[in-house]
Amino acid sequence: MAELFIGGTWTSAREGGRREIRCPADGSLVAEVDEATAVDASAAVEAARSAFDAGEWSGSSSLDRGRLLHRVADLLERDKADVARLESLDTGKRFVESEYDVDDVVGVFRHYGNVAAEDPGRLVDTGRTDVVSRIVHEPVGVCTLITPWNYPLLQTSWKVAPALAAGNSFVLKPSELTPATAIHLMKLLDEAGVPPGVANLVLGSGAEAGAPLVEDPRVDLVSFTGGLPTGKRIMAAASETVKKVSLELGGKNPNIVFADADLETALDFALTAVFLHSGQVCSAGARLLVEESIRDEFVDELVERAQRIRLGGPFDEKAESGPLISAGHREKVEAYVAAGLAEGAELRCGGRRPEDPALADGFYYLPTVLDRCTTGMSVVADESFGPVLTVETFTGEDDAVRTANDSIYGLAGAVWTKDGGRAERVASALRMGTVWINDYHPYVPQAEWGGYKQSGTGRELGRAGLEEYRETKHIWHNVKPAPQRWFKG
Ligand code: TXE
Repeated sequence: MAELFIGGTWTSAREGGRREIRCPADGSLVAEVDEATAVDASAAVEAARSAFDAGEWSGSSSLDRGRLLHRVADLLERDKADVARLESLDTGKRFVESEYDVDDVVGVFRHYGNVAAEDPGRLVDTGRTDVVSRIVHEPVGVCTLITPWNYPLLQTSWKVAPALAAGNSFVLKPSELTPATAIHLMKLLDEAGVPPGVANLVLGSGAEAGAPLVEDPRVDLVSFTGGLPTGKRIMAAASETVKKVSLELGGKNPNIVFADADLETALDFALTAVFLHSGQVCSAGARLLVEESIRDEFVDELVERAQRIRLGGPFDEKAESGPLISAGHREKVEAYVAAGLAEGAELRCGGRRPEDPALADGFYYLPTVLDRCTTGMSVVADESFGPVLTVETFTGEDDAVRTANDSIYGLAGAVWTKDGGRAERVASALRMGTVWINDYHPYVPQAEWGGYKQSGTGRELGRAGLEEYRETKHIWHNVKPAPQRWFKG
């Protein structure tokens, strides 16, 4: 009954109602949680601001902060099974995938535990012996962290771990659809010894709880992962008080297969690229670009394999893929497929809900392949965020690059070829934040993640992921001050 965490205390929403959280795999009731409104958001920002200004955390040593992040990682390892279960119930994703996610979250906390004390600043050679000039890094201040429902805890860790490593206070608002693991994380941060007010949690909808956290003038930075329309709104709202903004807004990512690729491996990865987590992945390889000369054999085999993917709930050990997050989201995916067909795409498989009565209560949608697509179709251009693969063809390197780059997005892409020179040429020509060569999907916390173009601003993970949460200050110390006599009077 008290799922908001404000100023180190579990508390109830002052005005809002309650929200039922239901598992997308079967509609079962998972939990009921409080819905915050602007009044709770304001209290959380106040708590974060006071904690930051008091300096217990913001002024602590980065070594101590790093040690605490490792403690959080230890606690997550201890609670791994429980956390994975919560994540699967909220998202409907397979339990084993949630376990991988928790492993990744642990890795993110350990990474920022390791780098918290790195790069403390530098001395600047001013050419003057009477001056000590140095660059130091400081925390930005109070951060609003807004996360989506597809990788709830993982996306949260990409923000919370560097924010803490840099010494900030934050208010986290997870997706209203998937709050469970954020609640658990707050318990672990508290147990690990994060001082009261440094880490705050507000649950609720984007409009009621999220928007006030973006608009509040006491907030210094907003980090958001979610959809493009919401990202634009957040950027506009944050501009009123010129907050720092970091946005990860998804993508429509090309997976480019040349005829000289290892086709068996490329096929295997083409499936994972798009159908992992039912396509609800910002970097999903939802656009297959295949060289014209191998199109028929490649797509025929891909369709065969896509039809064999087994759908099922989080704890069905035979299931290979789960449901979509909500009824509304499934309708959005269905509308994109319908639009693609109306625009001339050819349906090769899927394109409908499964008939298995055992899946009738979940938001399932069959793995879908749309052939003979072109870049202008909305199902190709927009992020449908479902298990929908569109197939386009190209002839030669230039055509592949031109087609791949013909998008408002620029998050990620892949190129499959045995020609090393071509792989490097294509990788450097793609306007994307991540390019995989002969692989798809891997990421590591040591490497930056983020998008070109409308996929977002800023970077998460890597060193840049820490820089997002730091201010840079130049301190000029004149150690032999003396009158300058610029003005003679
Ligand atoms: O996202 P929203 P939705 C894409 C994907 C999906 C689409 C819509 O294409 O179909 O976005 O999904 C909070 N001020 N991605 O509607 O609205 C909201 O409460 C402040 C890609 O779920 O972007 C939630 O916490 N906050 C993506 C978060 O924003 C607001 C992952 C994301 O919700 C707000 C998920 C407001 N005005 C969806 N409005 C990726 N990049 O990986 C909403 N929110």
